[in-house]
Amino acid sequence: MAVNSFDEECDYLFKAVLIGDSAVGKSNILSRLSKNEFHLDSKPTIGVEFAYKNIRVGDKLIKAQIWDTAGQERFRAITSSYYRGALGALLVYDITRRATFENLKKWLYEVREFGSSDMVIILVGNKSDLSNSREVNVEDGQSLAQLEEIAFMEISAKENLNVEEAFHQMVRRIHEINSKKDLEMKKTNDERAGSILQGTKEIICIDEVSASTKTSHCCSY
Ligand SMILES: Nc1nc2c(ncn2[C@@H]2O[C@H](COP(=O)(O)OP(=O)(O)OP(=O)(O)O)[C@@H](O)[C@H]2O)c(=O)[nH]1
Ligand SMILES: [Mg+2]
Repeated sequence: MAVNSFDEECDYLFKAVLIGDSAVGKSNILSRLSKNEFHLDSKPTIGVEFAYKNIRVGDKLIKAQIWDTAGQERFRAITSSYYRGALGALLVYDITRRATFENLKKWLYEVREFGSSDMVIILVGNKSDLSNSREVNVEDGQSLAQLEEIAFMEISAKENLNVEEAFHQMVRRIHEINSKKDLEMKKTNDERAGSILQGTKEIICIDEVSASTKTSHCCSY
């Protein structure tokens, strides 16, 4: 279910970005995800746009803020701020244009330069509905993904094929990584609290402030 505001309660909020050459279909992937819409006549993006998408993972409601920018260099907003705080990226190429696949090296360099080191990247070959005009084989996508140790999927924003699946894969992986981090942090805190208790033989009471944080509605990873 797509939402465009913060009205709905959620357990986690995170930022993800769409990247790739101009006209590979980034904006249509976003409109498919957030509004279930596709536009054959979409214009190149200028600057930055974003939309929200909610997804349930287990018993948690996760809200993703998905950013979309211009593939064309001259229309792009400042690169470092685009990537700042992003936990996931859909790296998109067009299976009917080889050049967009060759340029992935440049995008991967950029995402690793400006993005966080544990950002979840999903490689996405868009326009799978145009397989008659294919210039990039599925195997090429798979090999690159294997080499770069990222997940891979071919999708079609037009036919709504695998768009949700690619997004879900990214969200699930982000959630996994962050749940693990949370757990490790809790363990370290528990161990610290344990050693304090042992050393001083004090009893620590949990106050109301920490109890109230548990009931807050929306929090970022
Ligand atoms: N056949 C087909 N066409 C698509 C698909 N996705 C996008 N397109 C078309 O590809 C063109 C470019 O799509 P956009 O979504 O505007 O591309 P973009 O990556 O956002 O481009 P920039 O904003 O310039 O970076 C449009 O004419 C879309 O209709 C798809 O899955 N199949
Ligand atoms: Mg666009």
